[in-house]
Amino acid sequence: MTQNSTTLNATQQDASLDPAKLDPEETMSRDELEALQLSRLQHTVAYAYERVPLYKRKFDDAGVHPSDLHELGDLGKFPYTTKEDLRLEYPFGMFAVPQNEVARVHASSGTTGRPTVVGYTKNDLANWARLVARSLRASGVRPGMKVHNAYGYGLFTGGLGAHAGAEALGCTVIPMSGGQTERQIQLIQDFQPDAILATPTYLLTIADAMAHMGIDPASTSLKYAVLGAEPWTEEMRHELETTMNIKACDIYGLSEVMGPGVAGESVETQDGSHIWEDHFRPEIIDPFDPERGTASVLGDGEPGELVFTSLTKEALPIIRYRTKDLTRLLPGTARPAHRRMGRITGRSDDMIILRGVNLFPSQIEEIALRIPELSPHFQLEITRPEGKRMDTLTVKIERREGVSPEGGTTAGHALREQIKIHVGSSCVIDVVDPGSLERSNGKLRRIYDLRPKG
Ligand code: DLL
Repeated sequence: MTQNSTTLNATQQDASLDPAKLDPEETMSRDELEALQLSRLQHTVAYAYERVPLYKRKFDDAGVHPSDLHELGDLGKFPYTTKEDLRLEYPFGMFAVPQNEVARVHASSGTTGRPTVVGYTKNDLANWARLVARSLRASGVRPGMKVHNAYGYGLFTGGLGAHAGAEALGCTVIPMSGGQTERQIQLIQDFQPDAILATPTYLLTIADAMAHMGIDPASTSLKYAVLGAEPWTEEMRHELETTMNIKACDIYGLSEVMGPGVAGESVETQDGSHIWEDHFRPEIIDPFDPERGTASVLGDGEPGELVFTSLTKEALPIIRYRTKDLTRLLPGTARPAHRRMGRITGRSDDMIILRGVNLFPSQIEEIALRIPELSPHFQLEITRPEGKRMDTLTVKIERREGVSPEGGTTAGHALREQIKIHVGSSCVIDVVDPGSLERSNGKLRRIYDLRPKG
């Protein structure tokens, strides 16, 4: 008979807190880390310039040369890379190695036009797995645990990226992928996993479906969840942790920079994801005035757009990639040398501008979840009523199970009021029946822009 999982976890939890068990880069001093960053950055910038025509062209146009990079701050002199660059070079124009050295490609579906394609050498895949393993371990997952992976497998980096990381950590991986929620629940019941990897809204779908099947979501074997791929709030963390009796941590990443595991959160502190700065150099820039060279780079703590430069990637080195994710850099805590990122408030392209006021879906999530009668299931519709010049925002939100329609209406008034106070916008609230809005299967679409095009 093998040890039961509870005994195993307790022993391994202690072992894993031992700094000797962490990657040496996790426990470096900030000075050591910055020295490593500088040498890797100098290498990457020269490597990209020599091997990728787009970088040579862009650097030449901007009048900068890799030899101009003497200190980390010099990075601000180099031009940005955008999703548009990747699209124009579709499919493989930004690869820095010959095709026979590319071990795998992934692609993002892309809501408009061509997808963006990314590639990995064998070394890139090994580094990626190591960083996902590092992130999972920070979030409480331990070697020997059973891990249910509900990120979608395929071209999306979530499924295979999380899979390889969990394997590298020494876990037993259950490669479930997204969807087929009842089957997921069946396997959670039968296989008794310790941890689940999913988007926060998909975990919510699972919890909801469990309740409908008469299973108490707090009664499963799950103890840890590592959630990412979409913005989520502290209120959502609380919701998931209490309904499922788990510890939920954040994992961040994007395909252009690597995939999941660019940053990961520590279960001991639960205070935002640590960016793994031995592999990525982050900057925060002013998204509204990005072209002022080093002057548009903002200081730690200031909110702006997150920009990444890869430090070790071979197949697709990426220089100053504009993520469109809005957040800020915070000092390291559980891994002192690695700065944390604040929660992503939203993507600059998901920002709703309503009569001059900027609004993100995460703000609605935060406010709605503080009203006990309202559920986390909501969507936002933007319309322009005929003959009007002003847009209308309608928040469709489900009342919780057991709340009467009248109770829902009262809660809807409270939501309207709170949005007005905290965001400064007037909107229409439509409180709908439990179970009537579409459920997430992965990344949930929150915004429906129903305004006439053109
Ligand atoms: O979503 C990679 C990933 C997979 C991360 C699984 C975490 C877990 P993309 O499909 O390229 O890659 O989408 C990247 O998703 O720019 C953010 O806008 C958003 N995003 C990813 N993680 C988080 C997070 C994957 N933890 C885009 N919080 C990013 C908020 C996130 N937003």
